[in-house]
Amino acid sequence: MDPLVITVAPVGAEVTKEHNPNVPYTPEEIAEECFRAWNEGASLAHIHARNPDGTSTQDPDVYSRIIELIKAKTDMIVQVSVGGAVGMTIEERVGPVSLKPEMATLTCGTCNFGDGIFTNSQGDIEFFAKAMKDNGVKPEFEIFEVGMIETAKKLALKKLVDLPGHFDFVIGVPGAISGDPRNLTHMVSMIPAGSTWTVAGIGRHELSLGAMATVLGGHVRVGFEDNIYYSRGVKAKSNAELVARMARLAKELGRPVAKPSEAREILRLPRK
Ligand code: KMH
Ligand code: ZN
Repeated sequence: MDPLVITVAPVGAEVTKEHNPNVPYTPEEIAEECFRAWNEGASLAHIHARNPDGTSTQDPDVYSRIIELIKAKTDMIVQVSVGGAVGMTIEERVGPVSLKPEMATLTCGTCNFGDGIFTNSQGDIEFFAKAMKDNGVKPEFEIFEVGMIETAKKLALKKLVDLPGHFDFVIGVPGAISGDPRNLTHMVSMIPAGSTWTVAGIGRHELSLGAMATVLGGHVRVGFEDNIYYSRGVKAKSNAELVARMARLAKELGRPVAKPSEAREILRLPRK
């Protein structure tokens, strides 16, 4: 089995300091969280950007500063969010792809997202896929519902993406697929042979589905974007604390944790 690639998602677009005071907002805070997470075994950073007041932004200048700070202190793979926040335009969302990061997220369909609707029409998805292709950015297919896997396959038929690819199963978002473990095994069974996959379990599902992915040969995402708790009723002190637990668990289960150079090989990214 390949070493475990741990992704840290330190901030997301929705969670605030009111939810957990340790949520980072500024580029300096976000990069510091990534640095600490890297020290504990995270090899990939899934990045969202914030304005100083904590609201979500897709401004390439803010992303550029975050990436610069992460690269100054780590060799992590940086993956920008193209999901942004519910309600953003596609032109806003695609902004950070122009920075030519190593990876970006490509959500393959529309779903309810709490009280909102996370809209990704076929036209929107093709627009994002083309932008990634034009900028040499590897997509991570964000899969919130099982049918989204079929859309990724359709994109490959249209030569907008390459398959096998890398999939991230986001499981447990209210309004989308639930955290039942059977959903993870079904999704894994539906992706093209030779693809790699990560699970991002939301809330309490982060730990249980992460453990499952570690055993099944997948990879894991943890962090405040998906979960602000360390355990029931106990808020996590940092993203690093969540990464450290996952790394510890992997070691106990006999699965080594990937360094960024190994993660690049596993995810078939160009060497740095
Ligand atoms: N904030 C969510 C609506 C992504 O990063 O690509 C979408 C999201 C997915 O977070
Ligand atoms: Zn995200």
